[in-house]
Amino acid sequence: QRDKTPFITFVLGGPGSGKGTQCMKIVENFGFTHLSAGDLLRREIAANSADGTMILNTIKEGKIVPSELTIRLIQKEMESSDNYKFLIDGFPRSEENRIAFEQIIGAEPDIVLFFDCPEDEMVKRVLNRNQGRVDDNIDTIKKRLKVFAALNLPVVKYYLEKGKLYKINAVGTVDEIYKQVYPVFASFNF
Ligand code: UP5
Ligand code: MG
Repeated sequence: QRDKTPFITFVLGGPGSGKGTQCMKIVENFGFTHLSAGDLLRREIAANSADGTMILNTIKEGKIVPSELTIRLIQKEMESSDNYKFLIDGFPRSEENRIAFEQIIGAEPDIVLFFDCPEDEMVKRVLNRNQGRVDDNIDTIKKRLKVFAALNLPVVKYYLEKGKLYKINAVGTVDEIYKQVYPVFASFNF
């Protein structure tokens, strides 16, 4: 498996748009390895790594961690995996992230999923989550939404213009949304 050319999917969408929830279902059905950039960064905080404090402060402000750091974490996971199918969830969050990934990894995504969700719905979901995330408070959510609109939407536009974007209407039940996601992957012969 690991000799195969990687199949890379970027999973984009605002805070609480349902990226992680839908990724779990894609993993079950299509055998992908799920790499949530946010989860990898939170793992560094929990492990008290050298960059932990900086990452924590960045996440509390809803800002973006330096590209090289996030990409190093993603690269480590990809290289140590036996799989060749990857869901990279919540990355790239900016054009700078995107270009750095292309340069360091030397690859582009095969496809990009974009979970399109209205802001009020995203706010509701994040505030209901209750998993103790330091960024799940109204002040930080507002900052995350601003950063998303200013820096992440240009990345979405870039992949739309490249013909790689699959836009998913992220309003509805988890199953209703997955009904749009499933055919995207079912159309590939991995
Ligand atoms: N839920 C899910 N689907 C639902 C549905 N259809 N109907 C009703 N409820 C639904 O879902 C969020 C909540 O909604 C959950 O409680 C779920 O049960 C419910 P989830 O699937 O977790 O949504 P997701 O899009 O994954 O939301 P998340 O909050 O994880 O998105 P963010 O992009 O904000 O968070 P992430 O972890 O990716 O990043 C956090 C921070 O890390 C960033 O703000 C940034 O500071 C930093 N970061 C970087 O600096 N660089 C990176 O590359 C990545 C992150
Ligand atoms: Mg998530």
